[in-house]
Amino acid sequence: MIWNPNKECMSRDERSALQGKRLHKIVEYVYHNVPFYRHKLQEMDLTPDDIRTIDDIVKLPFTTKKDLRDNYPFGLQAAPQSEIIRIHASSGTTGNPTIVGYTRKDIGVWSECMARCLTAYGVGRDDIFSVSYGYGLFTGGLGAHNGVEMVGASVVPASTGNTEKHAKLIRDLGITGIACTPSYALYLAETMEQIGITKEQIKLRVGAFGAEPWTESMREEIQERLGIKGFNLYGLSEIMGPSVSYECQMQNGSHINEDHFYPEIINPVTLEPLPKGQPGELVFTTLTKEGMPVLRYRTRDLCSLMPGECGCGRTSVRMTPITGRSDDMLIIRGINVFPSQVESVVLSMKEFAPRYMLIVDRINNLDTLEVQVELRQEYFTATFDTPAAIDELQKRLASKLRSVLSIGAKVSLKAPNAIERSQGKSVRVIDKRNLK
Ligand code: DLL
Repeated sequence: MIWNPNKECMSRDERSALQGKRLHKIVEYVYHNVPFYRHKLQEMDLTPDDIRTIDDIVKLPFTTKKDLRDNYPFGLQAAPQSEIIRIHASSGTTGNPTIVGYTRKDIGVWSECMARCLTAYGVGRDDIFSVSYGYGLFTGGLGAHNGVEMVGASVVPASTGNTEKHAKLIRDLGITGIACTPSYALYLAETMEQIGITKEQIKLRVGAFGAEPWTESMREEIQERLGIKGFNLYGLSEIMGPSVSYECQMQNGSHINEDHFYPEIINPVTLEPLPKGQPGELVFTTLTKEGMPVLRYRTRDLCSLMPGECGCGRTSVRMTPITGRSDDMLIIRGINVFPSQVESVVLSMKEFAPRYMLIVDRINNLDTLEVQVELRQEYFTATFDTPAAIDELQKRLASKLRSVLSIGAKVSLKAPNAIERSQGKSVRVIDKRNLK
């Protein structure tokens, strides 16, 4: 089934013409409503009239997460506050989160895009669907929720946590679909096994998995242990949230909702656009967004756009799975974590030397984060024999980290010079998860 054949199956030429028209309109809109973009375009000697077709997009400036951070909180918002009906946030590299405001029309477009994804997965009105992404500032929960309601399935807003109770609900309500991170799906499978719920007792058949990278072997394991078919769901808050792209029944790449989010692949070093099929950094321009439109937003996600047609009938371009990032962002239990956030906490406490290491692992299908930090010599000498002081310091650091990162970390305090020095570029992260 296809939710919106008019848009998902339109001819390439027709879609290009629509994209060109929308691009001109959005450039005009930001030129008049966002001083940041007006100045950038003026600096480049561009006016909205220079942007007429979708191919003109290469003339436009890029937008980065730093631009969003520098204009915190509402500097890139194009619509007046009275038109904004929802605000989400995602973690920034340091300090300020990225704030994204949505108008009523934006929420409508988002729900429609999410409905397209769910329909492609085979979800319909008769399904009972659990949304197990976090609800809150993160876009996963509410984003998926609106789409399930639009499709007309019964939504169970389970969110994350309380996994045993959730497992019982899946069995007792006959829940048929679930949206969550792939690692949570594995954790759920394990919890079910522990409490004696077998896959024969449940009716789950579809999973919408995303918010973090996952592999074919994870897909096979989830499918086998839960008895379901798992589909990729991709997105990012700066562009919309979940539903930027989705797998269809062919499961050969994820279709981009490109009438709303125009993709390009660039070389992350030279910033040159790359031809279809070549791997590079994914860049998106929002073509219809009112709240916070972005021009050529550098996602830092690495992948390629796939040439050729898909057997499902959709004509929208597909992207390959994300193979990595062109920055150092980690995704731990579905939460974006930048090493620089840890650094800012460590530097804010006088007891620590600016030497730290993040050790990420996956134990029993759950991501773990350990932060090792070196004590300064003076502090180490003064507290060496006082376990109570060390314990207090450890707790204080753990609590500061939790409030900045939104996830818990195990803190290990180290003696001065205990963290290995690297010869070249300093290594701040050891990721022991095998995600490739
Ligand atoms: O993770 C939105 C989302 C929620 C997508 C639920 C899918 C499902 P952010 O928190 O802004 O938004 O994080 C965006 O997560 O740039 C990718 O690096 C990564 N990511 C998201 N989906 C996938 C996926 C949400 N399917 C960042 N595969 C993105 C690989 C993904 N990475």
